[in-house]
Amino acid sequence: MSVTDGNGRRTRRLTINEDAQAMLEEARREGIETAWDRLAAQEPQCGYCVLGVSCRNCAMGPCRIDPFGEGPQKGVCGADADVIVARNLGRMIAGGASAHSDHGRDILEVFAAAALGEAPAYRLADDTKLRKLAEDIGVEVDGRGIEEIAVSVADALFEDYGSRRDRLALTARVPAPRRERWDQVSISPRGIDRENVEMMHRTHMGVDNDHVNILLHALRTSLSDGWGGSMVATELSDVLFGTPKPVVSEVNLGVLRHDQVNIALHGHNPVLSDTIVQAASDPELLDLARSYGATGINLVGLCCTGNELLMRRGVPMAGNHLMQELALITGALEAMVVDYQCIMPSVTDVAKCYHTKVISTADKAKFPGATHISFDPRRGLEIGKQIVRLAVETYPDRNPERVRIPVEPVRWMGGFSVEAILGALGGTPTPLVEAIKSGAIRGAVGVVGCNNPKIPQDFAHVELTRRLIEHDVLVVVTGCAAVANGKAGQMLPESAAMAGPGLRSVCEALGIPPVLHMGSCVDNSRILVLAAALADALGVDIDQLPLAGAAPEWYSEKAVSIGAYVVASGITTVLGVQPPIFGSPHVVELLTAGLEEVVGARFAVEPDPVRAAILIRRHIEAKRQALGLAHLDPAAIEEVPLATSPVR
Ligand code: NFS
Ligand code: SF4
Repeated sequence: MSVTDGNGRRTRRLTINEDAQAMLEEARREGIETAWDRLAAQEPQCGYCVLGVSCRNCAMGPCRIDPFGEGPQKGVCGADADVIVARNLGRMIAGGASAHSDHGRDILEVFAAAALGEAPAYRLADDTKLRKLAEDIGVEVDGRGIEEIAVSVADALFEDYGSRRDRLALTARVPAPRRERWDQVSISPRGIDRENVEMMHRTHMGVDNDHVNILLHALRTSLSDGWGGSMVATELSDVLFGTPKPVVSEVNLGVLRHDQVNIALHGHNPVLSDTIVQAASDPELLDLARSYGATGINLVGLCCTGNELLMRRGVPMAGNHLMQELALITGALEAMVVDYQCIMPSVTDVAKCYHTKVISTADKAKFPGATHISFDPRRGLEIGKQIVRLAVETYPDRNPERVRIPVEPVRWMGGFSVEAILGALGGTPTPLVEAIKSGAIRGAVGVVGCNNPKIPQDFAHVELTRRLIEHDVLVVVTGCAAVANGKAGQMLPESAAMAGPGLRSVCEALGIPPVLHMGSCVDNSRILVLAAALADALGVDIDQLPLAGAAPEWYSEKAVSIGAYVVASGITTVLGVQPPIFGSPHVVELLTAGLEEVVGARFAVEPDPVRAAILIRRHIEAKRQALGLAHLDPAAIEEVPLATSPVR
């Protein structure tokens, strides 16, 4: 679709995707407000908050520090910019770590119920994974039945949430030198809930008044997410629903169907959505759909629930974070089923303009204006069917004249669990290690995180990734970054043609894409496991590996927690959106330089994906040099024009 009018030029600056551009124009025509409009209405955003120097942690405040040094330099309690910025960042990390970890606990509860035979819709689908997990965390497996092992694993992981351990059981997977490093600075995570509660305690007025001490605990809190709550979510989802294997599917709004009942599954937790997948093939419900003139029931994903379903079931993906409102504007959705996290409160407002029902399902995540169907895993399938039935019964209300499905879908590949990656390599990390050693692959980068309307949607993800693969850097993706790359056609085996010669030859030999989809955001824990396997294979610590992380378009507290645990695990990470820390030069110095001494990695902030790619490639070559591997002169890495650019 070519867009030439004034609105068109504007929408092209908001997103690189044709489907989003078309829907934004439709939104303008229909007078429907989206996140981009609301961002414009918020501008200019509060400068104190942008810098992180405002505090409302108590009723003596709110307080703010004047960044120009002319106004107040202390809050009423005496907190200076360093303390206020560190406390705010600590609370952001606790917010994100809590979100992931509470999601992990929800899965753990269903897993425990399944182990006890109390949740008939669920079974222990992957006993190999369960046995491996049990062994890793020190649960006896020999001579025991699978349910018995599962009950013990559940008990051990519930303990990880508590206060009785001096380190999380799952940290047994951390390479020994890394664990020692954490112990030296007292940041080994002890209990998942404990670290989060302690973070909230320390940031209460008058507790931890040392910004360095606050930030160290913030790292510990994030580690309780990466090697704790998120890892629990990933591991147990694999046990319950199967460990992902490579699968080809489709992505973008073109996955919606004119002739079928369309149901979008949005949020993060696969426990409910998996029963909906079962329910959607129920013959009675399919008959009901046909009786209304539909040819079938079409499930599509959004955000990380979508990633979970893609990875294990091959369910097509409608889009990432900034597509949630635009998917409704197609007029083609009978229902948007939501669980929790990253679901804009605005979806019920947009849905009101159409026949679409928003169905909320988590008692901890209610949406005024939505139909609430409380999900109870003990009656999983029954509730799944109830939801699908409601969607089917909404189909006759669709107005075909208002349906706009603007593009054809793009094919993409998902399903790269660590097991699947090692499987493609013949069962061991050795071929990957050898490819890195020889320099065919320079290193690997995790490109992760969200969309943020402050950045043209998907531009930074796609541009950064393309610049890395063109220079033989393997990219692994999760969350909304994965969806961005999928839409751009960078995630098929034939996309290897976009890669540099070394990476291309490895991908072609293995039949894999140069950009590997490792799952949802909790599945960043898979990246940690892969990094640990590489470090162990080379006999080094993670921070010595030619790896990096990037969150080019992050928006959420969860993304901050991810960035923090990735850095604390030894992987330098580049953020594309400015975090609220620049009001404290000391905090900035610590996070972007001082951390190097503490954990062997640091943060960088670089909004320009071209420059971010250079920074990352220099970092990778420097790590190669330190390992004694063939390397380029980091200083010689400069900006080069791309063979192909994502901006059309
Ligand atoms: Ni991650 Fe997934 Fe997307 Fe960001 Fe939200 S959906 S958990 S937080 S916006 S990547
Ligand atoms: Fe102000 Fe201190 Fe209270 Fe924060 S904690 S609002 S800086 S008095």
